[in-house]
Amino acid sequence: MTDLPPPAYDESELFELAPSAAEALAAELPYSVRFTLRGEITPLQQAFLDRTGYLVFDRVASTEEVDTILAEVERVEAKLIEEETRTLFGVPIWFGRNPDGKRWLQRMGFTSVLSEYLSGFVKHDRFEPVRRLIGDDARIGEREKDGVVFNRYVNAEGSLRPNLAWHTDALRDVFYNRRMPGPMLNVGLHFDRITPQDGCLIVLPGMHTQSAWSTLFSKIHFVTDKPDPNEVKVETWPGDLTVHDGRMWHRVQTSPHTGWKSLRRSMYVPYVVDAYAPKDEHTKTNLYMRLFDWIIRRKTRRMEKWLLAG
Ligand SMILES: O=C(O)CCC(=O)C(=O)O
Ligand SMILES: [Fe+2]
Repeated sequence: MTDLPPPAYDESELFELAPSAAEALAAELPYSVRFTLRGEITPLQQAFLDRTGYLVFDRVASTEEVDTILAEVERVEAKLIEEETRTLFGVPIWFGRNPDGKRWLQRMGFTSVLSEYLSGFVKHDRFEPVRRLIGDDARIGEREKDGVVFNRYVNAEGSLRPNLAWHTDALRDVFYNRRMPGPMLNVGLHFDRITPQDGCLIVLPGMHTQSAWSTLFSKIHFVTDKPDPNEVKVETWPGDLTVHDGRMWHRVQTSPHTGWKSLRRSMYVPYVVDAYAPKDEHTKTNLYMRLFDWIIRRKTRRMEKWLLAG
């Protein structure tokens, strides 16, 4: 049984708020505020996003949708294992071991290309205001960048990914586009009940407007893992949707639990405004991905050795 979240912030009287009033109110809201996704992004939601660099929307996917997506990912995982697929459209697929010692998908790109259900889900009308938030001409890049990315984290012996150290998502775009990105929003769906004490998503509010230098160098991407005095832990319930500015530093902390109790799953949907650049089975793995794939695989080999010895 998952507990229920506190009610989302009541905006029923606030839809016509002037930007200055919205800005003032956003400054008073707690970082833990949860919003309702409606047909339009409200002035208060826009002001909170502008101020902090992120938004949490209360359970945008139903329990049934959450369960169906998770089952689809298991189906895709079984197919990838059976066919020994190691990359999809040039993006490496990372497998570790689950707490039962079985080969287990930990990160894959282009998930929706292998699932008709998922492909339909990410294009559902309810996400239209999120798309417009990114840009009137934004599109869902199911075959661009890394496509729809599915992540699984677990704190267990064979896990490749109990956590994800501090990073900005801007770095990847620097590699992809060879320039600093402008405002970039990452849209994530969350599948587990994660309290601030668990292995949750952690952000540095307000850091989306930092200088390019600070974006790239104020911490070491994917290495620095120390808590930051200004960090905010994002609490989620299954079906929650988060939007975060990819220029902001963020991380996923290791769960204090081990085994299945430490499980966390997230899915990121790419909204793209750049020139259309689809990938396919002929796309080569780029330098950024080769580097991280190398690090991850080195970790895997060590793990496999350790498991064989143990
Ligand atoms: O799992 C998450 O919520 C965050 C993932 C993330 O930041 C990333 O893949 O860049
Ligand atoms: Fe990220």
